[in-house]
Amino acid sequence: MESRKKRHPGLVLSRRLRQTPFESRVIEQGAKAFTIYNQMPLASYFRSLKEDYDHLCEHVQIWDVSCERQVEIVGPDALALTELITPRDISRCDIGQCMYAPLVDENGGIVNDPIILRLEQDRFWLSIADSGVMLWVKGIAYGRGFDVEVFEPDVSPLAIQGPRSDDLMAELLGEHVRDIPFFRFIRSRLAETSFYIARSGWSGQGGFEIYLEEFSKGEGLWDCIWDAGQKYSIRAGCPNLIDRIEKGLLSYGSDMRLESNPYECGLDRFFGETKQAECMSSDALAAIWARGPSTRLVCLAVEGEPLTSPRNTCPVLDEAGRRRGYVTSLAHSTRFGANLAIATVDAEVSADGQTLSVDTGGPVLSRAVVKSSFWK
Ligand code: THG
Repeated sequence: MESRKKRHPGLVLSRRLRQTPFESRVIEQGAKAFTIYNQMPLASYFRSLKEDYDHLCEHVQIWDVSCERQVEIVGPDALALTELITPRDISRCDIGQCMYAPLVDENGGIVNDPIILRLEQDRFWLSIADSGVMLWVKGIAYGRGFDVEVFEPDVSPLAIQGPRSDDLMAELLGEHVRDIPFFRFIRSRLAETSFYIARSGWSGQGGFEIYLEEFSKGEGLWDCIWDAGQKYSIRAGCPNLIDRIEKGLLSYGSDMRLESNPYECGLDRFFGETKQAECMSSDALAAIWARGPSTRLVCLAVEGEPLTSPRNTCPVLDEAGRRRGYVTSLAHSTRFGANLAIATVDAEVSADGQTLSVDTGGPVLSRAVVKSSFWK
């Protein structure tokens, strides 16, 4: 019988899909598929997930992550506004420091999970995941009468990731870049453009992120890093599904949404400290904490044939066959010798070692075990 499932016909790239300064190079290097993130293209893989992963773990890659847009908050009330929208204590963020900080609404729902960079005393960048942060923050600033400007500057992050990142960037920018601590940034210069460079990036393999501020300098900057990277076997790459599930890096829109709260996602570990300033979600978060989160985001080791992330979520069942949650991300890890899933499950069945099963759409259920300890 002919399958009724037709292949997706593809997307039209209209003017609403914004271009990145590095796009020509990403296509030239053979990106095989793209996703859309903040109305910008983001490559999904180049050779295969596994080949890209193996290369990332051993060498160095250059990633066009321009889609991690910046929302700038600048002005006398910049700190007060930034403090209001996240439960993290931003007053402790030094100039030159990054903080991973969930943005939370008045009900405790996660609006986004940016990296916040403090550029100056009264100037921040929120380096955002895929949701409309700028309008949310502009609305709050206006509604509260804050003395700030909120806008999206022309800034495009370019990530250099993998174990040879330090050697490559030290050669290009000087030995001092080796000393940049995790989640700190400095000002540097290359290929006729100056930029902030941070030790950060959405991989478990370490590296840097350059925040390009001049769109027109993108190709020159890429080419300069590309040429110097040849002796380190550099390749173009992109956030890798296998690597980020192994590391437990969550993806907004897939693993958490506005309906999720930071406790069920384990993001409360980033705001344990007591903060002095007012946060708009303090009451809602205290109420969720008092009740205890009803679900938990866990890592599942799933038996069976290698699997990859479906667009639709797979149901997660308990030993009695009752539906207990669903898979939000999935990939096969050779390092752990199993399919690894990120899944939302009922809190009662979320402890490490708990046996569950996953309905991947095949004829039989796949046995799964909670292994959130993989993330520690
Ligand atoms: N880099 C930049 N902007 C970004 C991302 C990035 N914006 C979107 C998205 N990624 C935001 N999400 C994350 C999630 C996790 C981390 C960074 C951005 C991360 N987490 C580390 C961890 O969980 O181990 C460390 C966090 C910490 O210790 O503070 O790095 O990648 N520019």
